Amino acid sequence: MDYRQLTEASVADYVASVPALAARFSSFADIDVREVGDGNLNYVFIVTNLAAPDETVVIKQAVPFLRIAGESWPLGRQRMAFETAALRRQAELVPGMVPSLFHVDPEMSLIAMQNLREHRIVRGELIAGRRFPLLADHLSTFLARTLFFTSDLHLDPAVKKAAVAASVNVELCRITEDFVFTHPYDDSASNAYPPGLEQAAIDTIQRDPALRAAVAEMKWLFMNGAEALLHGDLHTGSIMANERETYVIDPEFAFYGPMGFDVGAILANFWLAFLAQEHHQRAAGADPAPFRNWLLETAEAVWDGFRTKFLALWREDDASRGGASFVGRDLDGGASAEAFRQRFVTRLLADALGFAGCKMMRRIVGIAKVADIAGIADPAVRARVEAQALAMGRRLVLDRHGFPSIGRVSALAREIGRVDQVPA
Ligand code: SR1
Ligand code: MG
Repeated sequence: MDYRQLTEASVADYVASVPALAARFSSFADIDVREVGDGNLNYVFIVTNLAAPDETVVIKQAVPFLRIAGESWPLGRQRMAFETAALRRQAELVPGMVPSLFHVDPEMSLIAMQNLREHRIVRGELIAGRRFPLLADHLSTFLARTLFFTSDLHLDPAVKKAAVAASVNVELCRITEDFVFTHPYDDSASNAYPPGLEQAAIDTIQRDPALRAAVAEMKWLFMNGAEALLHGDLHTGSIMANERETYVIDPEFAFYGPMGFDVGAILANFWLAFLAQEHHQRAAGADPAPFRNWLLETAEAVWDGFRTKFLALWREDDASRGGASFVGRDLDGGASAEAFRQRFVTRLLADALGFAGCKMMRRIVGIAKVADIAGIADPAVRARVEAQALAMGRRLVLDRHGFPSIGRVSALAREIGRVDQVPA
């Protein structure tokens, strides 16, 4: 079928025309279609038989432009192929943590998948103050398994190089290179922020050579550190959860990149939520401290859980090879292998913090916002939270090698996120 952009009016006919999808519905007499995409790139439709609500699918289609910018900004539809490949690989590595694919239509740049009706987008739930008791455990598992098993620590080098070659996601990486690592710091015309954010705060990331050089180091690592198959855009809007389960969605930015990029993306979003919750909790008439503490504890548990699980997978994997590891045959009772592992995860934390800092700053100055902060109606309060996010992001990038533990980052967040704090 030739490509055509679907609309709410045409999706039901498409579903009915595809046998694998039509078979999921007992009738099309009472079909409801809603476009629910809140991302910046694609269109997402939920298709439900109102007479039998269990009969439901999600249709996600790439359009040949960047949705947030409009048709004047062309963007190739190949991103759906990268998303499809990533979903398939992740389904093998973390079963039950990504939506099931029901149908793939490369010509239409479209996938049909499981409707996660019992789960909610985590970002919106966090804004509302909802806690997810298993979220950190699930996310740390997702990170540990997807990053370890797609890396040279596990794969045969030839297999890994072929996987790198198959995941060269030029256009979407370019978006990240521009909108995460370049435009926020070079006073780009694409930047967008409310007038309440003072120029002095913006100057701390645009007029400081040390900060811009440090961001350039992170950009270099993003572009050249092909360590593992990344999700590539792992913010809290890419996670759906409930009390029992967690699903990671939307891997169209998937590519082989530095492991710390995915880890840092998740951490950054918990820290942005922490800064914003001073406002949201008070607006709801609550003491902000308990929920803010939970957010920091969750970020700590994501890192600590990831580190523990990643190292355990690595040790088990090496043991299954009779002790041979990335450092070679075992000549020292495993000492060199363990020393390498410890150095590896220490370096990974620094990378994650540097990437988290870039991710925090881009959400304040760049075109793509987070609702946690953009949804703060009071301009003065929003500007204070934005300045705090810039200050924290800046410190994370500049000092990324200086945090001995994730707990020290929580201390930084508490210091910068004080309601009376004027960020330096
Ligand atoms: C133009 S920036 C679009 C952003 O939306 C996606 O979610 C990615 O974060 C990307 O940077
Ligand atoms: Mg997305």
